[in-house]
Amino acid sequence: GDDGYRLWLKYEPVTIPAIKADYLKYSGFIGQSSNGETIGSASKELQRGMQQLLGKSISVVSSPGNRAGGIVFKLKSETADKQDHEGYQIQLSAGNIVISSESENGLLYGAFALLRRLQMQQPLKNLNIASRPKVQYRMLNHWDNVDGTIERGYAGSSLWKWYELPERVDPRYEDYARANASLGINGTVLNNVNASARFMSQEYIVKVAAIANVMRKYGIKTYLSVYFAAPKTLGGLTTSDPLDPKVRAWWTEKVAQIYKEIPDFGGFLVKANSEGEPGPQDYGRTHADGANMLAEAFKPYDGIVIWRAFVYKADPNADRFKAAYEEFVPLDGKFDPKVIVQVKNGPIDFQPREPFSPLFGNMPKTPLGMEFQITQEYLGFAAHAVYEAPLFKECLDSDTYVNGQGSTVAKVIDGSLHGYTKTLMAGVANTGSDRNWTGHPLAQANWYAFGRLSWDHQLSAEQIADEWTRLTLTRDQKARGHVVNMLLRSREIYVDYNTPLGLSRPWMGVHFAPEPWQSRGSRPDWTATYYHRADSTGLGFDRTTGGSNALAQYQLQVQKQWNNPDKTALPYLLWFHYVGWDKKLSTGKTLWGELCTRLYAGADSVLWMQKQWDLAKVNLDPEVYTNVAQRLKVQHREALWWRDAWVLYLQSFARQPVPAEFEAPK
Ligand code: GCW
Repeated sequence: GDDGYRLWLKYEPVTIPAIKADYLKYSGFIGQSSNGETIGSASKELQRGMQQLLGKSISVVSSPGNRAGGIVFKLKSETADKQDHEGYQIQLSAGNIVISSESENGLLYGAFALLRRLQMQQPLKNLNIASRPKVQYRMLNHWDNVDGTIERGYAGSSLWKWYELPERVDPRYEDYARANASLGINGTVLNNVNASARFMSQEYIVKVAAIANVMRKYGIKTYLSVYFAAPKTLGGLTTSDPLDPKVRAWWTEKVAQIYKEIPDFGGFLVKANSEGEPGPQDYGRTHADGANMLAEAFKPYDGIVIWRAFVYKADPNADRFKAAYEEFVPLDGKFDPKVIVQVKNGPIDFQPREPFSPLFGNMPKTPLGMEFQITQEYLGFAAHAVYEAPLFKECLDSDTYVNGQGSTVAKVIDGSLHGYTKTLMAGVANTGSDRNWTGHPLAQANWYAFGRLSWDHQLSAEQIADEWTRLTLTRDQKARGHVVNMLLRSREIYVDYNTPLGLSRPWMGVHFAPEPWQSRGSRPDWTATYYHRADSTGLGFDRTTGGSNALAQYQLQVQKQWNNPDKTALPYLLWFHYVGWDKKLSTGKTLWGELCTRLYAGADSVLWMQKQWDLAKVNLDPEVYTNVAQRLKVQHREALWWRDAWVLYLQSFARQPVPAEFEAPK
């Protein structure tokens, strides 16, 4: 095997003779009548794909004329509808497969869509596909540092080899770009939001430019995270106050310097006044003041400013859940049109299950982008198999009720609810230098799912899982069924043994081990009980009017859904309610009994996952089979560890025995 290097772009030979014969009818030539870099990549990808799928090399012709029997690219003239711009159509016409679009990016996406179809050995009869992205900025965020480490990265070190750049350009950058383009991803932020000012130096700008030259060929714009205090630390100014003219001039020059090297530079991503990072509030200014200053520097260019809303105070009496809303909602309408505010899913921090952020729906005048975390910071690193599409979908499909029923989070971020002129979905990347890119082979599915959903949030988690499994693991229908089944249930299983019933956990150090009893101590809100509020009578965070009243940040209909502990759906129960240990839940069990049931069932279900994987074994690449089978063993060991840690720890508050049907931890 290739150890997973080729991801979902394996292009394994077509095995069904009738299908192969059908495909061969269109293998005469590739018609590429215009000459851009990106359309060139599209042709190259088709050549590569057809060569591997059909064993036939195909030449690219610049003037196909009336020839039939090939694949023809057709660049159409632009219409006013911006959303059409990157869309594509694929049709059979005059004996050719015609891929048409208003842009080169669209042609590239069309080529990948066609190849996806061919890889899945689907018939070409009545081929007629039209697709366009629902979101305009579809991006990966890398939390990669200058020294090659990755914050919350579990697949080796950074892909970006800063010490070799700009002279040496690792060929892997191109494979990275191909993989992203195949999903429709059109932007990448290369460095960590906990940003080093070094990226603003000329030395690094030219390194970044060398990567941007590769990305450009695949329709991907390159962005950088910025350190807000760079005017001081790098520029030698006495302040980084966003209203100071010298500071503004510094950023304007800096942005101009970047565009000299990278003419299609994408823009900046900013984490400010968050977890100790500097920001405009250091000077008594607002997030809007900071963002607008940067936006001004981008005025002459296409670039944008993406400002993160991940903020919370070190206050033991505050509810971190409410912080982003409190700081950002009053600023609605105050941001420059070049700014997008990027909101994390969810209100606390990428937990295995959180309610949607109450910012969605409450900033109608400010484009809000979605920030998902693909890398498995809280989902078992590279040891646990957790397919994330159900998690992403759960958030996107949540109803904010802001303009009545059906006002989903998806409609906020695709712009349709408030008429946003800019729309964005970002995913914190799970890629690294590991041969298979993501460490856990099944984590590739999360990169894939994020990309597909950033293009079309209406795709279902199941459809994406099936597609990915076909392209990556096996074409066999039965084996696929087992794998897809396992993927689809994996997130719920993880939640069950990790944070059942809306339980929130504190996180120490590397955010991995189950240490609910530990406190980090460096901040008053980073303590053991701050998040889950366990004591001798009960467990859970009261966010109703009797408690922090975070629920008031949502629409009435949402409040109704969650403000009564008897009616709150169990997965969200402890997010909103402090519940007595002996309280009877809708399942007929007490809180304590139900917690035990979920923790035990969750851990046991990892054995079920192992079984599903084994049932697919004969149809899997032996290396990939073994890799995953071994990781599933680790996962089971650690699931037991989570289960036992929670049971023993919570038992010290609940003072009840483990129900007889379960074996008590030793
Ligand atoms: O949850 C925290 C992570 C940090 C991360 C931060 C953020 C990049 O543990 O590693 O910093 O979120 O999103 O800014």
